[in-house]
Amino acid sequence: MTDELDALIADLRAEADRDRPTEETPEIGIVMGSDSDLDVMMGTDEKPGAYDALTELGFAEVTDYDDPPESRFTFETYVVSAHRTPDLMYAYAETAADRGLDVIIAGAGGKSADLPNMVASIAYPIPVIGVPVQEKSVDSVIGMPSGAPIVAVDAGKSYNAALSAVQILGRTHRELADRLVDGHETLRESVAETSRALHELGTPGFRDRRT
Ligand code: AIR
Repeated sequence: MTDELDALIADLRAEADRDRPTEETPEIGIVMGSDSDLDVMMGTDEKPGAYDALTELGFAEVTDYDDPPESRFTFETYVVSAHRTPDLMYAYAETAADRGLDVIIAGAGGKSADLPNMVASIAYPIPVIGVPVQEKSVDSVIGMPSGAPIVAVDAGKSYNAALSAVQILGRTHRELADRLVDGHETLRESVAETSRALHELGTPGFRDRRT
């Protein structure tokens, strides 16, 4: 084992042994198989992802467990490869509950996208929302045997994965459910605004406005 990998696994296990108040630990864990998954998992200007959904809902990213953000609701982010670092995957998923996580979003790409389903098995009963990073990863993410469940979104839909994670948390945190409902109202309003603009500007005018 490399020193860096050793240290990361030891840090996760040490964090699991700490007894922090639940308000100071991240509710959501995000893991991805490679940093090449980052744009799909966390989002870009063109296509928002889990990072955008969570920050819009008032979550902040934890980068130092000893110095958590002020925000009441937080998430953490790691690269964990099921095939290159199965020991890290095991440590991550095995310590998830003791580190205070309530739900995990796990994404992987390629045809052997095994991180989401393996994390779901190891971290059970913590719910895991799988994100196939590409179309070709869908079967691998969702193909679980009976008794070993995973929740999953369509390829690339990490934004929805984050909303689903907050829906789960919203059952115990009323303010999160309220924020989801507010966000949904904003979405409904934007469809209505778009519809009126298309109707009143006509197709060429609407296209002009978009460019
Ligand atoms: N992957 C990484 N470890 C195991 C798997 N299945 C996936 C990553 C990424 C793809 O392999 O999730 O989508 C390619 O990774 P990379 O690092 O070669 O770009």
